[in-house]
Amino acid sequence: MSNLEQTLSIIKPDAVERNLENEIKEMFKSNGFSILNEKKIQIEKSEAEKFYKVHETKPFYDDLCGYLSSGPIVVMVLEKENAVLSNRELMGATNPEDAEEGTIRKKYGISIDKNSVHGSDSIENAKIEIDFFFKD
Ligand code: IDP
Ligand code: MG
Repeated sequence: MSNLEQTLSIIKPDAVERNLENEIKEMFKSNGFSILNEKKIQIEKSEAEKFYKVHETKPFYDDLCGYLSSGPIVVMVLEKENAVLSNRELMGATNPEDAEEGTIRKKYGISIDKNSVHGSDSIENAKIEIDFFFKD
């Protein structure tokens, strides 16, 4: 049975800064994802605070929002069968030190905060996050 889903991916400032945009997109494509929509933008800290609102009580929230708004990012809508889970698997663990071989974060992540990519964690949040960046 087909279960085509969409998820939101972000190539974070540390990866854009190191010119990894095309390599990371190739990893998505070679793993069966279609990039339906994409844009390179820089967001305001206030927008990052909205995007990461779920983390507002965490001690790292302020740094996280400062970081996501610190430089250009690439936001993408990815489509694939079971895209949400499949993207989480391809990204690897939040801390690159814990990420499996072959994952994006293992390959490119520098640290838990500079971990190169964001991916939606549920179908519901994928819809919210896609709307956040692409609803006009
Ligand atoms: P995820 O990106 O793997 O979904 P989340 O728990 O949703 O991880 O956290 C969002 C982002 O916040 C992470 O990607 C990471 O950059 C940052 N973060 C998470 N936990 C920590 C921490 O303990 N210290 C610093 N930054 C963190
Ligand atoms: Mg998350």
